[in-house]
Amino acid sequence: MSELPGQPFPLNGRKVYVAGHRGMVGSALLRRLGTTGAQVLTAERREVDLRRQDQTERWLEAHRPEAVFAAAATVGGILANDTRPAEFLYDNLAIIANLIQACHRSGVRKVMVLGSSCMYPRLAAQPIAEDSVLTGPLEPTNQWYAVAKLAGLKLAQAYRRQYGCDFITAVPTNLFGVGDNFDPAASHVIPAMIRKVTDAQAGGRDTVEVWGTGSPEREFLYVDDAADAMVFLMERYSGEEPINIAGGQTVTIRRLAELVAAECGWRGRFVYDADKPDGMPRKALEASRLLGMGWRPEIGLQEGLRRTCAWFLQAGDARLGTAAAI
Ligand code: GFB
Repeated sequence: MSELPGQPFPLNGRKVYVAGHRGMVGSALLRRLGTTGAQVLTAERREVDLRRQDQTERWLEAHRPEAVFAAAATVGGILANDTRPAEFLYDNLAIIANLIQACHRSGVRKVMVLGSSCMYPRLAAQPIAEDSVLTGPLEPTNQWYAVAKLAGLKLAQAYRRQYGCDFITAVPTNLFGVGDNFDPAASHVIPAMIRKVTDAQAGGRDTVEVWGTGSPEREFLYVDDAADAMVFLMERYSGEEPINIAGGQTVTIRRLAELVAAECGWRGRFVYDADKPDGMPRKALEASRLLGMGWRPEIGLQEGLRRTCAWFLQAGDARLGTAAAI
C-alpha cells in the first residue's frame, strides 16, 4: 500500500507509537486507538528518554512504527510555565527535535506533532484561526512553551518540504479530563479548581482562592474528544498548515469556578488573587477547518467536569499524576 500526502491513512493494522502515553492526552489516545485495530506501541521513560537523541533514534530504529503521535511534553499551567522556563523550553525543544529526526531516519510514514493554543499571539483575533500563527507577540507567561511548540510546527513543515515527510501539526485548545495532573503547583485551571474545592469541602472551609481576576476566557475541550479528533486527523489530514482541534465551550474563569463548585456541591465563596497572572485575556480556537471535515465533539463542559470530578474522587494517589508526560 502506498499513500501520498492527502490520501486516507487508516490506522487499522498499523504499528502506531504514542509518545507520552502516561500523560492525559497520551492515555486518552490509547483509549481511542484501542478501537481502531492499530497495533499500539508505548515506551516507559526508563527505556527511552526522548530528551536524549541517541536513545530516541535507537528506540525508533528498533521498533519502526508506521505512525507516531508526538504527545510527549513537559506540561503545566500558567504558573509552572512562568516559573520553570528552562524546563519548558529545553525539554520540549529536545523532545520534538529528537522525535522528528528519529522518525525521519527510521522511515515513519506519518507523524502528528501536537501544538498548543499558546503558540498563537496573545492578542490574536478571536476565535483564533490557524493563519494567526506568528503574526504578533506571544503571551509572556508561556512564551517558553510556545516557542518550543512553534519549533515543532516549523520542524514538521521543514521535513515536509525538504524530505517529503507526511508530518502534520494539530493545535488543541485547552484540554481537561480524566488523567489530568492535579498537583496545584503545576496543574491547569480545571484540575486546580477541582482539587481546591474538594479540599475545602473536606476541610469544612468556606473560601477558595482563584488566581488572577477571573475575567480571562478559555475554551475547554474534553480530552477524549481531543483524542478522537487526533485520530480523525491522523487518518484524513495531510498538509503543511497547522489544524486547530477545538469546538469546545468558552467560559470566563469566574463562571468556570461556579460550575466546579456546583458540580462538587460546595457552597462557599471564591476569593480572587489579582497578584497571580491572568495570562491571555481570551483564548478560543477557530475550528471551521476541522468541523468542515465532518468531525464533532461529544462531551460538553458540564459532562466533562462531572466525569473529571468523579475520576479525581475515586482515583486515589494516581490522581496526583505528573507534570511531565515525557
Ligand atoms: O489553565 P491555565 O493554567 O492555563 O490558566 P492558560 C487559565 C486561567 O485560569 C488563567 C486562571 O487566567 C489563570 O490565572 N486560574 C485561576 C488558575 N485559578 C487557577 C489555579 O488555581 N491554577 C491555574 N493553573 N490557573 C496555559 C499555558 O495557559 O495553557 C500552557 O501556560 C498551555 O503553556 C495551556 O498552553 C494550554 O490557558 O492560561
